[in-house]
Amino acid sequence: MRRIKSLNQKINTVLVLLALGASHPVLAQKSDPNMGIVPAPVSVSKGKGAFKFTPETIVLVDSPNHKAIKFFKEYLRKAGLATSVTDMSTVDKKRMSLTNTVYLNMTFSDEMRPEGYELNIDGDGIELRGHGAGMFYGIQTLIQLIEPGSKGYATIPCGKVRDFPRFPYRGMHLDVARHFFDVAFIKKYIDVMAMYKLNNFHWHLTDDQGWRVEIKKYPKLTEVGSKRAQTRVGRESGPTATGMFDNTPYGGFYTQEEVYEIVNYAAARYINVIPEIDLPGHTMAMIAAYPELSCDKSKTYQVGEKWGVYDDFVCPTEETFKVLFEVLNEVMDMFPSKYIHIGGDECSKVAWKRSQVCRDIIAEKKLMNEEGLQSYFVSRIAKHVQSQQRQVIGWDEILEGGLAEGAVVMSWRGTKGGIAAAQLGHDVIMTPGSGGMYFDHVQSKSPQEPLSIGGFAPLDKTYNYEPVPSVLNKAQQKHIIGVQANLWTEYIATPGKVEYMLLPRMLAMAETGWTPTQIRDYKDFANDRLPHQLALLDNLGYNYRVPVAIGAVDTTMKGSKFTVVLEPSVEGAKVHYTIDGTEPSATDLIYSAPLEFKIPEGSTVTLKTIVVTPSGKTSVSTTAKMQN
Ligand code: TNX
Repeated sequence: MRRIKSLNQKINTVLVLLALGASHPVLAQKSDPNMGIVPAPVSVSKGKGAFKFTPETIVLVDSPNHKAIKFFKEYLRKAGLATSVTDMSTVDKKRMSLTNTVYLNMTFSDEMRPEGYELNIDGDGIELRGHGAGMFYGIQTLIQLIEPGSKGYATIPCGKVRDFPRFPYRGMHLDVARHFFDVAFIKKYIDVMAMYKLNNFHWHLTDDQGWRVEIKKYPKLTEVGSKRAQTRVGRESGPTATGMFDNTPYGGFYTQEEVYEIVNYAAARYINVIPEIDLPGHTMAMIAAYPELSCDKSKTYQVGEKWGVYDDFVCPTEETFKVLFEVLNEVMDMFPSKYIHIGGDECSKVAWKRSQVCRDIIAEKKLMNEEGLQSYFVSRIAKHVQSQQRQVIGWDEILEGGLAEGAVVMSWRGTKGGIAAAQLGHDVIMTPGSGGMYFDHVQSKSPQEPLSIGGFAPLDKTYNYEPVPSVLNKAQQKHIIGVQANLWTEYIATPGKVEYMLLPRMLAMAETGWTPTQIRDYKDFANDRLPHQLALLDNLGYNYRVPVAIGAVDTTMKGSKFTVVLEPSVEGAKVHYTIDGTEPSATDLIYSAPLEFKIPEGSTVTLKTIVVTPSGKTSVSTTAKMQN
């Protein structure tokens, strides 16, 4: 009797409850209102059945030479679907039947929101309407819905999608200064941005540790500034810092020709490329190449080998301004972007405080102090950029000592800077480290995560970030033009690790930038749509962080009876587990049905799980201790 009572009392439902949101894969698909699409569209109505794409399917277009259509043609070619695309103007409209047709319509007259599209799929055919970027985004949605069959065949589930973005600016940043990534990889990065409807690539091209863009008038910027003698090994600071260097020369830069190639490649995918020339701090590489631009010309400077903030950087003299204006002119020639990023972050002011030249400038220009000098510096640079009909973007430090007119602020040190700038009537891009927008931050607390700068930005934190601060009034809120995530690469030396840190968090950020707040739902995103997207990314050859199994927990639970319901976090992947406390691997037991545990009194069963994808990617392990 006593036994039974204690059993009843101790039946533990924690895991079962946790697993309730994670139903069986097939059910999950059915319960997802968004047809699996990421970012979730504004409105979706799911239909019955599917359109069958066959070798006889006619792809009809009214603007055959438009770049969005060219992109789709290239997709079809690679996917082995539809050998030809028919130009609308060549068909007899009276005799035309719209069965078994995919019609990409850019010449309709309906009103549509900027970058918006409408996609209608039924058993007879597909019609996609949209102008320019809208057509391109509709194509991205359509591609996500295509389930490939045997060669020449595919199915596309029926439904109607009406869609447009929440914010005009949806950005992804990449630091190529701390570590360099080649043109092929930059294109791959742009490809995955385009899949998820991001439209601005913020290219962090210069920093203390490397100058990565060819400037013809100042060749030493790359001859000297793109190379460092060695690189820090392990962490820069903290208890695990090694204090060591790798003793290996490192370098790399993009020629102007390569820059044009990237800019055009991105433009074909409706992505604007914003170059960042980080000024006045983070310029060790520049003064290593041209010491005459520093405040102490008697010193020799080296391209940075360690991470962090340096004492030395450019001196705000007329000579420096002349060089910087010419550098920026070449940059503006290469990049058609209306936005030019001029940095402004983490200027230590140490070199300026030591410098008589700076004291003289402060006196001459009647500035308050070194902060005033930074503000003076930024506004001179901003004026120059604006004189060429461009807008400047700067990190939120550009607010200090007065914001240059017309400057756009990137709020990275939390949201304070963004709020202040919006209140002053400036446009703002939200990218706060505290909001999960720093993709160099670690994705879980597991010791199995790779070396990183620290911080903590798990997927749900990134997903749940709300970019529009409620303290702003309606008019001020309009100045929040979008969101961006930043990927700094001090601790990220390889493309595989860039992808690991980028994915899947970039998909969460893309949804924040695109999807109306009322529709955003982390569970639907992570449990019902992400597994399919990750399988797609796997097929395309991307690395990503495999989320732990849906329903798996890291905790200790008391009870005598447990039912554990799990689901792989990636479509087609398997959950492997152990119950003896050892680390699971791909040769351990495979989860196939709910696990029932009866825990004898006085004992503990340790359930450890991992997810392994068909391509061999593995999640970190989870550990659930069940104690009675
Ligand atoms: C701060 S964010 C920096 C970068 C570092 C980053 C590391 C910003 C504008 N400056 O120089 O790489 O932190 O998370």
